[in-house]
Amino acid sequence: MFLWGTATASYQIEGAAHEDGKGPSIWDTFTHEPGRIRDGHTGDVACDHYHRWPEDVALIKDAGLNAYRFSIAWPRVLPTGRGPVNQAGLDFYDRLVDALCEQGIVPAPTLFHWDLPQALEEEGGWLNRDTSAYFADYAAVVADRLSDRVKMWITLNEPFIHMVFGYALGIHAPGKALFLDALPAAHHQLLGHGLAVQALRGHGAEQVLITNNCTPVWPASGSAEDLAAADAYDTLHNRLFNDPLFLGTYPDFSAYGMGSLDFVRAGDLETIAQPLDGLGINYYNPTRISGPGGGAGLPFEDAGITGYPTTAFGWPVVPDGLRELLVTLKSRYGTALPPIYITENGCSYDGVDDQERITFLDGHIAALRQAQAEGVDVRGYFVWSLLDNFEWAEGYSQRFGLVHVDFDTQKRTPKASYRWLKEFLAQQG
Ligand code: GBH
Repeated sequence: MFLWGTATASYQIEGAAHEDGKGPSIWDTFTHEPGRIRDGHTGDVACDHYHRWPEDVALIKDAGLNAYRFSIAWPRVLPTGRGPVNQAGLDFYDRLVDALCEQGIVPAPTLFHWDLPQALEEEGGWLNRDTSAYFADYAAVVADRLSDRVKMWITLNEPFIHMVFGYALGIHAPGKALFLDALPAAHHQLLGHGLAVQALRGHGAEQVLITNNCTPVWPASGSAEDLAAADAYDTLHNRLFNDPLFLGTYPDFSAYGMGSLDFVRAGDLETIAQPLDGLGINYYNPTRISGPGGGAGLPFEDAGITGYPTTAFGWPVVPDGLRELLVTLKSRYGTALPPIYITENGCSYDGVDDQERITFLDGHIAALRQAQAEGVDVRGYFVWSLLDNFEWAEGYSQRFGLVHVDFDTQKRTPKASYRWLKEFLAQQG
């Protein structure tokens, strides 16, 4: 069964930041620091999904979707990241999973969508190797409770973005600007993934995936400098997170002066390269790269893409980039590549008569079909997102939902794209 779903994340929709024993996460801390988030917005209330989830499950059902990707807030389950389990936090996800199963919707939870327990941040967060083991312990606790009904699990969401925005540039929590010294945060997330795969399988999980956001990398020109820069960027963005999963090695950074990987210990790569049942891919747009302009000392620079329509966020709309990305992954990893699930694809536009979102989704689904025709095994497509929600550093200013949310009244209003998707799914049968 092909999965047609929609996706959300805990901090972006739940609210109830301090209810029923939940501990603080790094996002609770970060959003309350002045100047971090546009207009000073926080996720304290967000879409109030913690209380309104029955209405949201009904929206998923009524659209005719057969899968729902959500994330579990680690600090709801383990308020200090490790140690005592907060049963009330687990109860919330238990009720949600029951409701999804009753409606015939496949639950696909992600264990980490960036809301690390603050207590673990105080011990170094993902720069601390111990966080990897705590993550696996948390995975076991959740799987113990839910794996009788949850068959499909996703360990991490976008470890690349968490490393770059959270630890290298400091525009996301935990707000560290370490540049290339952020690399241990990549390794410890991947190590945590590998340990969590073992823990999940040991506690009843049938299917385990990871979600990486990948981008086709376009050199700005055919010059040797631009080609080398594009290769360096591809190595950092795509290969750093996929090679260890499917080749069991890290790419070689030495040619780019991008720092050593001396925090990698014997046996780590074997742990990371656990066989997976699928690869989740989040696709938004390609990236065009030129040689370094002397900025942050990096061996590349984002040259920007022109000549395509853009979303309200300013991101270029390039549906064929999805086909290009999938075909590239297949040729790079061959038979080592597991089945692919598009775990996020979507766009920011204002308004409820969102014809641009319809064009966007229609184009990307066609590109997915084309990739399948070219031999890529794609088994699911999840629209980001069900609801307009807390868009990280942009607060509530960017709206990605199929359903409009009025953040004063919490009224949900399905957009034109929701009705289009419903009609599309009905025709699929
Ligand atoms: C995802 O990250 C997240 O998983 C999700 O939580 C989030 O809400 C959603 O996407 C929307 O942002 O400047 O043109 O080069 C996506 C990561 C990073 C993808 C920035 C697009 C730059 C576009 N994104 N990237 S561009």
